[in-house]
Amino acid sequence: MTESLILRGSIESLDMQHIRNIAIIAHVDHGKTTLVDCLLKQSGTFRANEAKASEERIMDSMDLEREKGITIRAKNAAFKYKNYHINIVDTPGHADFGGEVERIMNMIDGVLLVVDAAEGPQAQTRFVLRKALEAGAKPIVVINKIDRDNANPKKVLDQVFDLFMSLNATDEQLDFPFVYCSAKAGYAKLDLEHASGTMEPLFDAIVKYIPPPRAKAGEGFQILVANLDYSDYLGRIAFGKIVEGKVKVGEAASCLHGDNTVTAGKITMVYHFEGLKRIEIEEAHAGDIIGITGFENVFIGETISDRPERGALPYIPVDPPTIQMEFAVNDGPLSGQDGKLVTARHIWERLQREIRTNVALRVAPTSDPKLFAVSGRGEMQIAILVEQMRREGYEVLVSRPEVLWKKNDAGESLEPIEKLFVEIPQEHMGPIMENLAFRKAEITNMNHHGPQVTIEALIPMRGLIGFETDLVNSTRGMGVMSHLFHEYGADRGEIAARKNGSLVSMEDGEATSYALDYIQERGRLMVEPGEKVYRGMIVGENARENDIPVNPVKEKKLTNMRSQGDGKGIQLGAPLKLSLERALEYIDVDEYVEATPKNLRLRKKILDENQRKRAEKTRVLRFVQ
Ligand SMILES: Nc1nc2c(ncn2[C@@H]2O[C@H](COP(=O)(O)OP(=O)(O)OP(=O)(O)O)[C@@H](O)[C@H]2O)c(=O)[nH]1
Ligand SMILES: [Mg+2]
Repeated sequence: MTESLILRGSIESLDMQHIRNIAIIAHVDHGKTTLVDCLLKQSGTFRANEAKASEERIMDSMDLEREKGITIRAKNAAFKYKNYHINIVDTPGHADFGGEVERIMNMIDGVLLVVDAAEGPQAQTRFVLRKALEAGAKPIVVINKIDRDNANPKKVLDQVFDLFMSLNATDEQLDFPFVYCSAKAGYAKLDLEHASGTMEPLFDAIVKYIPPPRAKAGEGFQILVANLDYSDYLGRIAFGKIVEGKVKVGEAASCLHGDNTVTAGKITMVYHFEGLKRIEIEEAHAGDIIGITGFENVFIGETISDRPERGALPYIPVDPPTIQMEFAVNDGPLSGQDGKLVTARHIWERLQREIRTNVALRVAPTSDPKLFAVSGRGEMQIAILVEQMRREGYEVLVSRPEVLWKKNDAGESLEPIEKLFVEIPQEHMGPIMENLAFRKAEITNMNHHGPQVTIEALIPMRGLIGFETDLVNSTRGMGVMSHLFHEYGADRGEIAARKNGSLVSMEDGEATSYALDYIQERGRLMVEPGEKVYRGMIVGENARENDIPVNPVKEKKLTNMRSQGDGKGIQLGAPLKLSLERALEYIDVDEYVEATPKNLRLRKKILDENQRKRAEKTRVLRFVQ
């Protein structure tokens, strides 16, 4: 985090009745970040803080968030409305980052549940609403994107009501306030027939319906740490709500750790949020969300207070990971050519740093010192970490995601089963149903509406890996899906990982067009002429099921004049270049993705062909720790 974001300010003491702490939650792309932007802009926060009011999705400040157009980490901001100080947390909507939503439930008292007026509630709408209701947060339903042509806000409101019902909401929760809005156009209204040019109705709803913080004024203090940040300049900053009392800079304090040990220390700085900025303040009061420094070894979920006798505050734990991947040291012949950080120690330290703030991720050493187990909620979550590491100069080998199994009391192995929702144009139904059957999905519901069909299925998480690629390909991008953890269920049996084997290089060198021309008769190429290849690297996809060794570096013998100028007259198909995420789902259990700052290569785990033949492909189950 940049130091420039921290300003010095003098804040008039905030009384709790004038604080509101809310989170924006929704399914992916329903407009959370756009809404937070709009609220910050219309509250005048940007003018005050001289930020760029013209920019879009300002809260998505990480490079990868901007590039992918999605939110990855939950982020705090705050704005003033009338004489209220409103702390607002933007959250990610993608299921893989659900841990971010869970952890911030510890600092808020209300949520804006955003639902797309055309799409209606989706899988992650259900997940985030359940988390909010469990945390006792007061919801305001925001039906967003009412400007869309195919918007049907009334129908969507009914669907949201049904969703509350199915989550066993209390009568009080069922009586939720709702607001229609267009975050993009910048207006909100309580009644669709009304004209409105501003967000005023939503601002009013927030101060009217969201209760003041669940916190207690008094002497001393207690803070529940819900987020961490690190600055080279300030050290570790812990963020959370002051659950009781008031905090002053310079005060003695202690941190009660998860293992019940206590670190004594001192509060060295206190910040609170104004707009996107962190303002340094001298004193903060019960109910506010603040950042404090002074404790280098504090973790998310721990309590900082004036004295340890106050005990630990209850912390809502995050759901455990469901998938695992191996991270290994790049031991291939091209290792270290574009990355600077390649050793086991580099990788281990980077992973340790990651889990300090990424609460839904777990890392563990294995019996092999060059291999680490990284577990998370989905392949995208782990792919984002690999992508960040590449940009920081790391090289790493990453395996295919494997799901984490559990044993029941009877000792039987159970696997994670997901509830899958698919919506496709009817003409694509045949191939999709076939694909789902292949992945051991059990169809639980199907609905035809006009030219569209929605399919609900229970599918083993194992079977879901790679399904999105197939869905996009076979519906030419018209299919959408979402999924949600359902239960640990009985073993659904063998699922073939991939229908095609690999074309594996048997030589080191540079690929030639002459050699690739022969190889492409066997399947689909993944490399271009001139690309560096090595023994054991995957240079193409076999049209058949088995792996076959090929020689991509062979040169044509210069037997006659016509052969000079290698490549003339050869027509090579465009190579299949997979994104990191697609590559991770694509590879088989005995293969790795080699991720370096400049290259993504696919390879066999065991590079030597003879050794590889000896090591048999076997199905090994991994279990939740
Ligand atoms: N038409 C219309 N489009 C909107 C509206 N609000 C957001 N969008 C668009 O919807 C897309 C997704 O918006 P985001 O704000 O990034 O959605 P999000 O919920 O933050 O997405 P994640 O953080 O990835 O879950 C963007 O292209 C927005 O411009 C709206 O009110 N009307
Ligand atoms: Mg977002």
